[in-house]
Amino acid sequence: MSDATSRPNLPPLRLHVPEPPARPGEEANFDHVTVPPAGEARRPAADAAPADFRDLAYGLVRVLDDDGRAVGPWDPRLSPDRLRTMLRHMALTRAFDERMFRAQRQGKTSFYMKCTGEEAIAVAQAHALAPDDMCFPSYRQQGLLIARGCPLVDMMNQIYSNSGDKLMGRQLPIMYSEKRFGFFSISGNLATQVPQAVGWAMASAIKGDTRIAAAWCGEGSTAEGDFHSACTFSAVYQAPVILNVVNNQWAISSFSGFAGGEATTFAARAVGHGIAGLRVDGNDALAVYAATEWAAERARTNQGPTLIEFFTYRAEAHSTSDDPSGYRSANEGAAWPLGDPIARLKQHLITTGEWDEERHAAMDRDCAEEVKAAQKQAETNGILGHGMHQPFDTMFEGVFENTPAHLLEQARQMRDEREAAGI
Ligand SMILES: Cc1ncc(C[n+]2csc(CCOP(=O)(O)OP(=O)(O)O)c2C)c(N)n1
Ligand SMILES: [Mg+2]
Repeated sequence: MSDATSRPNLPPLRLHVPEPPARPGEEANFDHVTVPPAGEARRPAADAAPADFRDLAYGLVRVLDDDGRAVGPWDPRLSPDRLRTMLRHMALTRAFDERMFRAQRQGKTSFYMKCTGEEAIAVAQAHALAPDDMCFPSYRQQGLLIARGCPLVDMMNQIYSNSGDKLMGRQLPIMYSEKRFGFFSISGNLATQVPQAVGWAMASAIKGDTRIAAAWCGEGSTAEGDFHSACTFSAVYQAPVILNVVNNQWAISSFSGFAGGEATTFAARAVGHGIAGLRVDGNDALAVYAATEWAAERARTNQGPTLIEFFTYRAEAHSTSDDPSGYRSANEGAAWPLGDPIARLKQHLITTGEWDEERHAAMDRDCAEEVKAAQKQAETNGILGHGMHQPFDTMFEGVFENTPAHLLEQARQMRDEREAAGI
């Protein structure tokens, strides 16, 4: 029996529990999603006040139309060489993912996460940012490292936690840390990188530096308190930062409705904070580039932060530990209206006479070869299951400047026990 107060003239209170439009066994469609024509969104001046373009937080900035033509005021007018390099970096990211996914299935590493369908975001953003701008990524922006020229072997050594792993096996596979490439250590604790990026950007301004920061988190992660306090700090101090929300519509098995996606857009989080907000077609490399270039210009000229929602679709499983057939409709990916980012950039280059099928096939073969050669080299440093790749003692190092007494004691105990066991 409930002890609720009885007021027979009022309906009982109830909660709304979001439910995705389609579950396994049901036909998915995207009728609930509005896709405005490419070229329609206006492009405000980079120094415009956020209140003057609130509508852009509810629309969708798109440059590539259905025929692969670049249209409208957001066309970044990039050179064909730049576009071909972006295409290659996206293809290389996909080839890398494919190979490392297979390595996990072969038992060579314990874990892997692909970014299939989301390659345009990290890659085009890396091209639009300055090489020394500081990135605070989530685990799905491997394209940043690839576009910034991080050796694939170094990434693979980390994935294999082998003797070549600079992080000495202390991070989960794919949680890279690459100071050389302005890539902050990935943390498994969702959204912690967002306030860190804002803090870094504030420090850059306090020091009178010219470098800006950028953070990436998934739409699910925006439900964390960290995301909101980061927005407040960035708005209050007009920090030189770009806050990227990658809305791939799923947070493992939770659809975006559980993070607030039914009520409004994720870009609209900016409106409540008085931050510049943009909602962008995340599968359109030109729109991604243009929005990032615009936001970077704002940050670099002390116009403050920009929050960009990239609308995309997680084309594959969350990670190697996930099976989406248990929670989402099998045809959802095929029904998704914004297509594949690599296919769209390829079509654009072909439409403009700058590319063809033969060159594309050759590029794919090249990327596969490059990844394969890097894998061969990385595996000479060891793979999972082939013994210990780091000396045991190192597990006590690298956290404290002076190792505290209780850890020294534990290290001694470990050595004694291993000696006694004859290991
Ligand atoms: C604070 C915290 N809560 C929960 C998790 C478990 N977890 C890892 S990834 C993930 C989903 C995140 O989804 P989203 O932010 O949309 O990013 P996506 O994986 O889609 O790129 C969850 C719940 C975690 N790592 N940290
Ligand atoms: Mg997500």
